[in-house]
Amino acid sequence: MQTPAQTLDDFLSQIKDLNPTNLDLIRIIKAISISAIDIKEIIETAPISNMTGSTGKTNIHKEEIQLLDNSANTIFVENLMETQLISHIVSEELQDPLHKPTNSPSYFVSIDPVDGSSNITSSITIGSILGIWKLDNSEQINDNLFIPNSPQMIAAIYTIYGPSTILVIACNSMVNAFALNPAKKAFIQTHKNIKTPNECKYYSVNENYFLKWTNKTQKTISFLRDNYSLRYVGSLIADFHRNLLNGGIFLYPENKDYPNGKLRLLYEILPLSYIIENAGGIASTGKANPLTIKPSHHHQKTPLIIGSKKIVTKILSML
Ligand code: AHM
Ligand code: MG
Repeated sequence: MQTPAQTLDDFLSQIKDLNPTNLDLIRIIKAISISAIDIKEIIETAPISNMTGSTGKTNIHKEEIQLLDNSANTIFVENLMETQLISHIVSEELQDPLHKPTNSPSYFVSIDPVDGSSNITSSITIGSILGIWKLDNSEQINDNLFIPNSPQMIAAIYTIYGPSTILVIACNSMVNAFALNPAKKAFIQTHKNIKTPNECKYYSVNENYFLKWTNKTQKTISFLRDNYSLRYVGSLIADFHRNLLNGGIFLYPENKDYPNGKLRLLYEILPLSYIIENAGGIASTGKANPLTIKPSHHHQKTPLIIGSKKIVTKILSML
């Protein structure tokens, strides 16, 4: 008889005893997985419920806030705060960090509620990205910026709302992936302990910026173009997920329009850097491992080069 597939709940009960923090982490992961199901349902019916438009407002990055960005942000914040474990939240859609005192220990969560939101109206794959840090009792939070001084990143998660709803979790030095069974509202494990292929199959970059890149960046992208297939969705999370599973490199270098790149350190780059490292790949800003950077602002941007070890190492040697 075939053994039933492992559910997210099975997986969470297996990791329960691996680490003392895991009991809290499990509650946080559950809050995120419930949020993902709610958000997926809103996205599915967005074109017929007038949810594909803009709020008419712009965020801190001067990008239009879509109705879905707003709803997804509210869903994550409410579900996470309900755990009473989270003292700080930074979100792409909130100008200022949220702060709520909790009983210790407490956690800091960064959120990109809907990554790739410019793709919403075209029904192209989008997702959510979250980073989770543990603050120890003595942790001093920078009063102005609400950035932990010496945070310990304990997990990173992303979801994909596409042909399937996918949940990828990096914690306890493993990366595991789950797909939603919508009939049962249950996530079923599809990949265990993902290791990204060492060989590069795809490169992902917006080549429209070619003339705005530095000469060195132009040369490295020309090298990629001559040797690999280009794939670029324009939703970071979709590009990242494809490259994670197939082997590849994603780049968002600095350019004349975006001197620090476009991607945000706390809620895009750090979670994905944590995931790629746990999957045996590499992330870099071009100068440093993002995981070693002490953030100076909660909406800070930095360039990103991320993916399979061999190709990222080669590209870094060319820059
Ligand atoms: P968003 O989180 O507001 O959607 O912005 C980030 C997105 C990434 O998903 C994607 O990689 C990038 O912006 C695309 O930017 P560009 O259009 O400059 O290539
Ligand atoms: Mg994003």
